[in-house]
Amino acid sequence: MFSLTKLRKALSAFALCCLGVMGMGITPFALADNPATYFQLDGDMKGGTQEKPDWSDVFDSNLPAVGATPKASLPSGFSSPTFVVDFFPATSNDNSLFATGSKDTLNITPGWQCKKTNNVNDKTDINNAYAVAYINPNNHLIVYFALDVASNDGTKDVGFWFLKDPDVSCPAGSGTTAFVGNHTDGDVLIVSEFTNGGRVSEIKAYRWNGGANGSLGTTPIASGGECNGDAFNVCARVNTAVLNGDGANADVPWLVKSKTSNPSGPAYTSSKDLDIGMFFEGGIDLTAVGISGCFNRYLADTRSSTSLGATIFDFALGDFSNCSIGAAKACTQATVNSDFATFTSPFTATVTNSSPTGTVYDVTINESFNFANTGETSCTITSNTGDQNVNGTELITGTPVKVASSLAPGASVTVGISCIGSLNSFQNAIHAVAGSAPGQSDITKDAVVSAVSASACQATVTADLDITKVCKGMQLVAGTNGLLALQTDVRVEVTNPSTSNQSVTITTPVDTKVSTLNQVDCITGGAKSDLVLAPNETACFLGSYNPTNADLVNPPSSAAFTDGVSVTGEGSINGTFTAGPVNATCYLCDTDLDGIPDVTDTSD
Ligand SMILES: [Ca+2]
Ligand SMILES: [Ca+2]
Ligand SMILES: [Ca+2]
Ligand SMILES: [Ca+2]
Repeated sequence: MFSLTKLRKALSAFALCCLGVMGMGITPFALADNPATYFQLDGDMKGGTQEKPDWSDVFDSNLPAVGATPKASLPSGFSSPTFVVDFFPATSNDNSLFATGSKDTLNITPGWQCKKTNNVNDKTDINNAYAVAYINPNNHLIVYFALDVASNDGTKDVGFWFLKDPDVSCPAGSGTTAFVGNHTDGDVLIVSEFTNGGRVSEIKAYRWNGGANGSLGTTPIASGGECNGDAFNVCARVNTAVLNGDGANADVPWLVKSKTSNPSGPAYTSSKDLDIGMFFEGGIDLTAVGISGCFNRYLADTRSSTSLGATIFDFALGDFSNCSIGAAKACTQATVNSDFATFTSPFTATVTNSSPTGTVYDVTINESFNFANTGETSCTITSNTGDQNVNGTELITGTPVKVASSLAPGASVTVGISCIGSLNSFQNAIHAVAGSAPGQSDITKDAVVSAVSASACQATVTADLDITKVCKGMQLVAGTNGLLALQTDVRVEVTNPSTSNQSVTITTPVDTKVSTLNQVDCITGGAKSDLVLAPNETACFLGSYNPTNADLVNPPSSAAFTDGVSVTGEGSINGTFTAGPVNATCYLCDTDLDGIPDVTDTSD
């Protein structure tokens, strides 16, 4: 019978266990997902017909050249493919070996050193190392890692670092060269041993705790074995059959270099083949073991044993950036400023953390414009959804403005920006930068408003003038030789329409009959001289002429005199254009028979 005391003991043990897990900073209850569920950890590289992918679904061959190129389209959920070539065909050179004294337990700077050699030891020689990240349906970050080596001799020990510091590198010189970069809290080391018979005898993962002054945790965060269906959160497989590197359907999609002097069987004949125990592939569910964040570098190494302090030999180091940002820019319609010469161009810049897992930090934007090309343009931040108070901050070329201290995966920050300048509309590239860790600035993305969008965001500026002309009367005036003469009086009105969005400087209208048009105040009729019209403003002109017989139309019933007028304007934005001609007709008689001569009839 299960006593109450036993139940209490069981419950308190459960509580202690959970507290312990949380105290270690490990996400509680993140159940392990076997990496082999999502990727063919089967001891070969070929995807074949299985639903889950293999390395040949991640990389395209570069044969007959070395290396492999990430597929243009990766299998769903996969990202950050890296392929590092670490050999030279037909030579024994290697440009990246650990120098004596380097150990996985040491920090990187100081601690790790590299060197070149012209005579690499084939037993510890890595040919190629590769890795890829995967986000599984439970949103776990799983990383897959693999290498092929140059010899099938003996039992092999390998290590795989996933490093967060993007600066880790070591371009070896003629002697011993110190690495640059540092360990970061949460760096992961996977250590494994496998036999030349193709059996994985041990695989464990360790966590680097603390930064440059931290240390490699000696208690494994994961411990597994062969990927054989057991619910390991870290596991690996080695090839148990020869992988043929020749022929159209070769097992090995990329160039390798292998020693053939000690073949395991007749199938192993070419230095392009991989004998049993020369290909290693594994995976680890990092989320299940409490590791998160952005990694940037991948380093595979060969080692003297699975001991953490083992001597480390060859290494292959490449980029492995599982975090990224997106940047987008969208404009809204520009407006003409009150000077009728410059524009205000508003737009938004949005930076999104497009990493499936991993927070990015210190998000900055930088509007890159060039005064020499754009005129006197200035851009100011008008709004920000990020946690930085930057409203009113001017964006200056080359000076990034921090808009958010961090962005969780999938989160965005949108910044409103308004630029004032002479371009209709002003649009340029926005340069966004974020860090894979606080203080870093290693993730970048540019965004530009497309030409189509930019033209859709232009302010409407109409090159137009409205010109009207009315007959104001006909009168008899003293003519030549003591005779009476007929005089036609006309009024011309030129209006800059309210929709024009620019000031227009007009010339005095030109009339086909009137030799001189005099500007008057449209309301008072007093003399005026102002030919610059703001939108919705009107200029009025009066003039007269003496019609002749030649000007007479439709005599006698609808006898009338007609003249035309046109005007030229120069817009403050659009340049020179012409409006008109429009005609005015003055009738001699009362054509609508209302008793008022048409020339003075305001109802006409
Ligand atoms: Ca495989
Ligand atoms: Ca396979
Ligand atoms: Ca190397
Ligand atoms: Ca090598």
